[in-house]
Amino acid sequence: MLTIAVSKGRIYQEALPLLAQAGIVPVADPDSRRLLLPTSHPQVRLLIVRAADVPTYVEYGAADLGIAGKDVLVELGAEGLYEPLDLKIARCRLMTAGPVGASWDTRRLRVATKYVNTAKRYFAERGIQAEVIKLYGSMELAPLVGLAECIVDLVDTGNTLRANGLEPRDLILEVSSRLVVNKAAMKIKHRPIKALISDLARAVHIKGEA
Ligand code: PRT
Ligand code: MG
Repeated sequence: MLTIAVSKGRIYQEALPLLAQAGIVPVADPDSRRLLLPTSHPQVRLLIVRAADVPTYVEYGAADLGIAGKDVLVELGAEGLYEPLDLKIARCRLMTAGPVGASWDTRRLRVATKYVNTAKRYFAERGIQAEVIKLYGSMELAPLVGLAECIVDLVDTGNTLRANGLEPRDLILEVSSRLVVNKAAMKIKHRPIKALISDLARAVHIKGEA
């Protein structure tokens, strides 16, 4: 049996066609509230977990494989995992952003973000003393109400920033979803996992050609 951890929402939606190419079609929708989904493939089931929890399930072997955003992997420093394949889905950019036209006092910069570790490292590498404030969502609000001068958040179209009078500044990380694999499972279930990786790699390639 192979168990794959995936978050519902955009990653799930974009992973579906790739999984289908590998002969894996869930028998139910995650919106059915079921969190353990059998699939058309008798040997494969999906675990529906929070995006930030995918690496944890895989690291502890509760799932053999997972699909996680590079943003999440970098933030958690998920080093106990193999990352054999870029699925090239759910793409976006992790960026700094602030009020349109505003200049930042980099001697006393307050940054609001969900990505505390990544943000701290980013500013430290640039010699900027930043006070990083952890938020769990709605980061765009922070600069509008004086909680922080800037934010670090994911940007796709930029519409969310624009709607709140903010603009993207510097690119921190190009993000896409990655296939991750538990290290012990890679040894013990080598054949089915290798087969799945190559099926998914082919699906990614075909999609890229289209
Ligand atoms: O929602 P939940 O609390 O369960 O978890 P989550 O918000 O982490 O899950 P989800 O499904 O929203 O995102 C999971 C993963 O999708 C992220 O970890 C990224 O790897 C990837 N991804 C790709 C994105 C985006 N694009 C994205 N645009 N995740 C979030 N966004 C958000 C962004 O945070 C901002 O609020 O969309 C908004 C920006 O979009 P634009 O188009 O307005 O710029
Ligand atoms: Mg979300």
